[in-house]
Amino acid sequence: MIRKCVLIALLVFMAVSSTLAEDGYRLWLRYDKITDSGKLKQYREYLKGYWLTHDSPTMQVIDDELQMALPGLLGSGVTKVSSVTNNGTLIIGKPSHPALQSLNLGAHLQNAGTEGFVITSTTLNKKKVIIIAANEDAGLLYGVFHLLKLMQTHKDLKDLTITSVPKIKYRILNHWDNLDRTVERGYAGFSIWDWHKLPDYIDPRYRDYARANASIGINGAVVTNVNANALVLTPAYLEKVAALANVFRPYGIRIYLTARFNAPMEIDKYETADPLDPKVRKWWADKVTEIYRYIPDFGGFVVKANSEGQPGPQNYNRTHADGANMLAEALKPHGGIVMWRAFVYDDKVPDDRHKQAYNEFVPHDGQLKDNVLIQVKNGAIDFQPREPFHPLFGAMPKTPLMMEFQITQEYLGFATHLVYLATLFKECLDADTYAKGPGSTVAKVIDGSLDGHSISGMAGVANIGTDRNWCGHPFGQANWYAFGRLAWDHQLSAEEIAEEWIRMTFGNDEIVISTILPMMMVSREITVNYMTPLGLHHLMGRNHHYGPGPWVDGGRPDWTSVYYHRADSMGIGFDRTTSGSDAVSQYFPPVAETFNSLEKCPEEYLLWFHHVPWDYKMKSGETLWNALVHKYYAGVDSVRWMQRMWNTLENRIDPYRFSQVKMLLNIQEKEAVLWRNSCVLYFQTFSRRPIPEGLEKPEHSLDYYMKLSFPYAPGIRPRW
Ligand code: GCW
Repeated sequence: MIRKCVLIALLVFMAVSSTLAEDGYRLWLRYDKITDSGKLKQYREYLKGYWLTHDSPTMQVIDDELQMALPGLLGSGVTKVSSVTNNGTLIIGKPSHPALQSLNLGAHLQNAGTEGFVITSTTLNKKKVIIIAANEDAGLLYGVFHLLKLMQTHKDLKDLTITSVPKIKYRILNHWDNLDRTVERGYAGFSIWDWHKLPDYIDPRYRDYARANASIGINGAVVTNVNANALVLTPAYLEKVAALANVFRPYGIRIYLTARFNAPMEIDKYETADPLDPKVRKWWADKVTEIYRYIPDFGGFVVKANSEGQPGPQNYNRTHADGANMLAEALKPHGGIVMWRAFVYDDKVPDDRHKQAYNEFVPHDGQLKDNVLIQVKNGAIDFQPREPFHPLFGAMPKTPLMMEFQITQEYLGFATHLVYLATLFKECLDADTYAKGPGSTVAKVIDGSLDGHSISGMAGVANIGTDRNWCGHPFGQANWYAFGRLAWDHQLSAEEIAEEWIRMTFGNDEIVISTILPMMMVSREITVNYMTPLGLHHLMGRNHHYGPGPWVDGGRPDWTSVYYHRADSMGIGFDRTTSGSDAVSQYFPPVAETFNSLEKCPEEYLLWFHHVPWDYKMKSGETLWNALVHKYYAGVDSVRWMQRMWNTLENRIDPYRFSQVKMLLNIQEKEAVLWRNSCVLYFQTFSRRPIPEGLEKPEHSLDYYMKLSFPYAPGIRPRW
């Protein structure tokens, strides 16, 4: 009887622990046993032991990861050796090590910098070995995670000759995390930074956060909100930040902070924060020196200034350049950088919001210190489901412009919609600005190659919180993953990144991959269709931005919806052509001409740049009205298609995550219907045209949808 109870208890424990293991916490770093017997045999043959040729905190981290990964992947232990004893040794070291010198790997690493790596399978002393080599330990760590990824995705380890060097220098997550642990536009719980318990309590999660980021090459974390709180710059918080920095350092991750521009006034009661005031400049120089005493490898500051109520140099009749350069001067001796955000707009400026950042920043081209990057959102309005690339890209050749993408889905369904954002990121990165003729892509602007800048950056507003699966939606992890992979190499395709992620996250079952991959690849277009098709934008609910609000009007025009869609009895859309706001003229000629022409403008941007009559004939031959309605209905139908696809995987995905995604897709379908019905019925009050035959009629009246209210929708900025 006792034996039976023990057996049952064991089985229950195993079932629970495997389920817990699949609650998404492991992200893509799931080192389960290789299911392909042929590959498992090869890996076991190639990886009998591993040799770390030197010691350091990062090498210790590598040792820990291998100890975690190899037994799991291979189903058997792997011994740590101190020389090449037999076939199947993995050697991790620098090319200058005596044992590796004969291979002349340094030649491959000449342009690899401190983060690049090579992986080669070769023979050494007549023994078959795999070597991971790099100029610095960070490169070795990235190389180890790359090798583990190859195994997790069942790649062949025979004849490896890999050289990988990041295309972008600063690859950073921006956490819009507040010190009270709320997360602005965060939909995955609270901030993972437990400020109250830091510095003495180091949550294991900080290490897992660092592992996850290092595995995708992210080397920077801004741990505070750009709507900044000066408190984080005081000693009580700097020692907390230092504790995080100590955890991140071996993983090659530097910490950055958001600098509240009037901190001298808020912390030390200065009369002014004028960047040209010598006392203020000294305050920042002293503050930065103090920060470096706590964090010797502090990365620098991100600044949101004179935007949405944040203080900045303009409060003192100074310019963005004055403000950025003051901070840059303070940081320069310590090797720190300033990432100054170009997200500025003001309803008192009588001009199209779309044009204001360009007009404010282009005049400063060439005025900024060499450790200043201007951080530019992918589009000129605000992280919409689709935006044409920001006209600033290519317009400031003397200034390193860095990208700011949004990983958290503020305008793309929060953490309830499955939306794979790599297609959005790539659409922007691959866009041709024509700044220096054809091929002047946004990617080449931000990696510095178009204008010869030595510093470059890409930032992503994080979607991370205290939820067990980190991102709220299991598929939100794919967006964190894709951001990191594209920041390392913007030439990767959205598809290959998605396939990597699926294999590492859900396994190598080809049916699972061939079902999920197409879902991910069309998911962003699906969301565009049921939210803001054909170039519509900024139609969300006011403040919380949850759900549809095409009717939002009143208050600041640029915070309403009617300001953007301009629907009337004649038609719909924002005229940004030369006869409208003339925003098109901020683009380089070939682009401006295309966007300016009603016929040539790509239909996905049509209502972004044009006010179009309801009966305008689209390329499909349909009227604009019918095309718009069909887009909204196609969006909902496609969500239902995703539901059907996902449900076919019931016996191929672990029950816990299968049911999570199934429930979230059900919510997504409801919310897609809400968006479709609200927008179609609202725009119909202007077009006065019928919903085309054969389409299901909206379940409720427009009045019903307009009366819906969501006072506690998540992620809203706290009123402090
Ligand atoms: O998208 C808007 C958000 C704000 C955010 C702002 C910004 C941090 O609604 O919550 O503030 O952009 O990018 O600064």
